[in-house]
Amino acid sequence: MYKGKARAYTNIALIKYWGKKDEALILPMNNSLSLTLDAFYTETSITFAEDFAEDRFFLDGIEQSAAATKKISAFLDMIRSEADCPLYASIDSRNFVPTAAGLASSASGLAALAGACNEALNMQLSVEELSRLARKGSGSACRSIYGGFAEWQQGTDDTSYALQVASDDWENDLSMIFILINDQEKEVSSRDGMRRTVETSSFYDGWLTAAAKDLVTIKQAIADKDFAALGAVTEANALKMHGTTLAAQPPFTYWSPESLRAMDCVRHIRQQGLPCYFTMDAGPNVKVLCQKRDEQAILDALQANFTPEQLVLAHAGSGLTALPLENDVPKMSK
Ligand code: FM0
Repeated sequence: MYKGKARAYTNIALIKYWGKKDEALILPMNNSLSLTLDAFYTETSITFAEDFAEDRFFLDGIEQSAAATKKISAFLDMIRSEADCPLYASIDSRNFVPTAAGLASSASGLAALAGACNEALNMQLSVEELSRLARKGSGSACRSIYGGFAEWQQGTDDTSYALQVASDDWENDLSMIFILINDQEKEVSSRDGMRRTVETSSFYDGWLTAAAKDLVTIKQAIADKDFAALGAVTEANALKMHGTTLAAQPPFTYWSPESLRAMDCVRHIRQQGLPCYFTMDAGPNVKVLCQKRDEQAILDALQANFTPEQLVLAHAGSGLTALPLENDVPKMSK
């Protein structure tokens, strides 16, 4: 029996990953750049044992469906072959989120799982190798290996992973406020949404050209610690990503009327002189990037429009961490 445990934090892309050039390998069409956050994380322990007859996947103590377990099994199959371990596994994953608002993230989940496997099977992977492995579970997970800013370089199978973006710890001056929007509509998953967009959106070529330029701009903003430049390109990049969905066939959007109200609110606060910028992912929630020194004033302004339960404050988080095991179960020997 081999056991390992790890914690990974979620990350939010400032330059979005939107579209794959290889669906099976999860190779992206464009580089992306993210900030890892402290408010949401996953802790996963995995046990590989001789007497297991199948993989079993428990999330927050509840055994998951055959379909959900199948996805995890496919990921584990790859690891089993890489680590030369034939054993089935039991996975116990816990999401730590401040509210029950559906903020669980595949990024922290798959990064934590990759980390737990690395521990249990004594794979001794470097951060780049861990990032590459996590990528094959969920693209955005490759960025959660690192704290602070990370850039996922599209590469080829062997070279597609994220790297730390040097920032002189500037991320510790930044905050992100989540505005949780309840949406009744059925969501299009990011996986389905990006596929439909790549295949059908007449705006997709424009997205790729713009994302490459935005990446150059944001790296300069980080090097210069220029918050206005960072925020402006973050907001503009998210708008361009969301623009592509409107030109897909059939068209779709992740925006709800409440999302638009939140975006408007952020622009209004900015016009009042408090620097803040929004971004959005494959769902209706709006995330507000600001400087720590302004976070209270911006929270106060947002509270005039949203309930305290809708607002979650986050700061920069750390990278993937191996966790000690509760009892003395051996790792696989090399
Ligand atoms: O995070 O199909 O990683 O860069 O969040 O599992 O590779 O869930 F807004 C969308 C995340 C996409 C932007 O996609 O997809 C970003 C998004 P997978 P993910």
